[in-house]
Amino acid sequence: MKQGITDTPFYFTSDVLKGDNVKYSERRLGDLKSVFADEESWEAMDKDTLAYKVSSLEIAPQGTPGDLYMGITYLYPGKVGKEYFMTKGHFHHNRECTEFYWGVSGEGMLILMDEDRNVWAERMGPGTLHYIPPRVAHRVANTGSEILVFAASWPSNAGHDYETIAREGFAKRLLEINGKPELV
Ligand code: M6P
Ligand code: ZN
Repeated sequence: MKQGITDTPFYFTSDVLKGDNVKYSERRLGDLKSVFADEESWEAMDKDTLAYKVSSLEIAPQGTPGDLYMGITYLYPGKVGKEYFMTKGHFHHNRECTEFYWGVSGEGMLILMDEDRNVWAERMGPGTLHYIPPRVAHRVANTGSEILVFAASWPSNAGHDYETIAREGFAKRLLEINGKPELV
């Protein structure tokens, strides 16, 4: 049982999440097969290239209703062909579960898609806050030349449904066209 005054057990400074049981994971280009449209360009790239890393604080076991998780993602700048480096993207297994993303540093775009496959995007940057509604898939692209850092908080019973995206993809892609990001 907790009593008295203690130091905070967790630190979430501008861009670091650390503390006991903070999980770390990373995705390299090799883990992102079939994610990018231009498979030929992907084939030609070094599969060891780090695309993004995630630190997350997941206190309750996955699936626990009512608890919250927190994470921070570091997404490197780069492109596969004309397509910006991006996260895999997912729906929540539990489609009713929502999420907050917020921009910490760098420049990017949150790409959202509802179940009718309508796609839209929100610019991300330092201090931007994004509410991801129920039944909306989400992925982030780094459109800048610096690392993009964004944080997230989501329910512990959300779960990641990557399969639907692997099978059907997003209906639009964020490509660099004439030096600018466009949803195509
Ligand atoms: C955010 C959260 C995490 C997610 C991560 C990377 O930190 O939404 O749940 O895992 O981004 O995104 P993805 O799982 O789509 O690769
Ligand atoms: Zn999510």
